[in-house]
Amino acid sequence: MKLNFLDSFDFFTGVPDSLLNPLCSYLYNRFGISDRHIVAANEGNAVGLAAGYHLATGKVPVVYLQNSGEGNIINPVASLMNDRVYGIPCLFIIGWRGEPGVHDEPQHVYQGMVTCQLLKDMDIAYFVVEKDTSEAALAEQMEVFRALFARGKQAALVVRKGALQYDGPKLHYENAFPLTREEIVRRVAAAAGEDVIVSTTGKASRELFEYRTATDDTHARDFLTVGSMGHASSIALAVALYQPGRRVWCLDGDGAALMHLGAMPVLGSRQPGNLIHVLINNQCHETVGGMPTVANAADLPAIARASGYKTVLRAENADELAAALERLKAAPCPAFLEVMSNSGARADLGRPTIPAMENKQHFMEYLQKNNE
Ligand SMILES: Cc1ncc(C[n+]2csc(CCOP(=O)(O)OP(=O)(O)O)c2C)c(N)n1
Repeated sequence: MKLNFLDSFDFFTGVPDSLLNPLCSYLYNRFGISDRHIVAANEGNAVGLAAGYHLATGKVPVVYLQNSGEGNIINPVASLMNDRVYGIPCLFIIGWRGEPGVHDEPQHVYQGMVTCQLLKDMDIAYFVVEKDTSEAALAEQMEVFRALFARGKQAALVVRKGALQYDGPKLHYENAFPLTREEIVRRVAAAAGEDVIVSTTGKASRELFEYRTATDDTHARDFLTVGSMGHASSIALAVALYQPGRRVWCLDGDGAALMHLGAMPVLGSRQPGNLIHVLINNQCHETVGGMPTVANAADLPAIARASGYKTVLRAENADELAAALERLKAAPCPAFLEVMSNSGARADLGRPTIPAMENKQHFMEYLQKNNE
């Protein structure tokens, strides 16, 4: 389905998704990153921006998200946008990962099952878009939606895999940092030795998994946070607090860390003396197509410092990374290391072959065994 029906909307905000890549390219070409297209920290943040846009202009905003982000919109939709509160119209465009009957990764299976039910529960009318949805059918549906918007209601297009089509140039973002994320993951994992690692959502976890396989190592020391984007550092914090005898590393991404940035002062407030938070900053959501984050406009080490981390380091290349990892061996914790990365990734990167449930079991057994 072509995207020209969106030409009449002029404010977009959201968090990218691979199923929405054609939409992301359309937005990047039409607006770049600007006041008319804001890449939000999380989907709830996007709802707030959308509400403000409507208050200021009276017009209907568009919020795009992967269905994983439905949870993040529930509070501001129910308690702000809903027509029993302020009645703020909004068009949601939702990538439907884990649609029943379509094979997908474990983190998407349940979310995929409840995607439409959650919309019903939230009183958001929805229409499922597929590859062969005709322009006429969509136009008719948009008329129905416009009537709902006029009554202060919200509506959603739920987008099936492969349904969107955009013929313009593909979204492309790159930066000039020499290290790839995969190289950083490998070097950090090597430096962590026998310590445990909690890794973030997306390709960083996949690269860590492949590194363990390639080095014939166990996967049991790694907890792969395949879903729940932005929560890896909180998981790592509680593991560190309740496993005080071991060192815990968190491998984070800039998009993920920004998504729930409040986790950093929470972490700092507990002062875990055994936690190292490594943030791989490629300044974009590389895993889902490379839409830039706001990481290039934020001083993440300064945020770490202000959040109470005792050691704060930054590395831009292999030598600086080696020196930082050496320093971290004896540095006071909690420690924070920002490593700048380019936006490259291997085209043939695999996915974890161990089921999520087994990953959890092996990780917990590992923690228990070494406590005895
Ligand atoms: C709540 C939520 N919203 C969106 C997604 C889709 N998603 C998966 S990975 C990812 C990008 C992560 O970006 P970053 O942390 O910077 O890591 P990178 O992919 O650049 O290594 C996104 C947006 C998700 N999994 N969960």
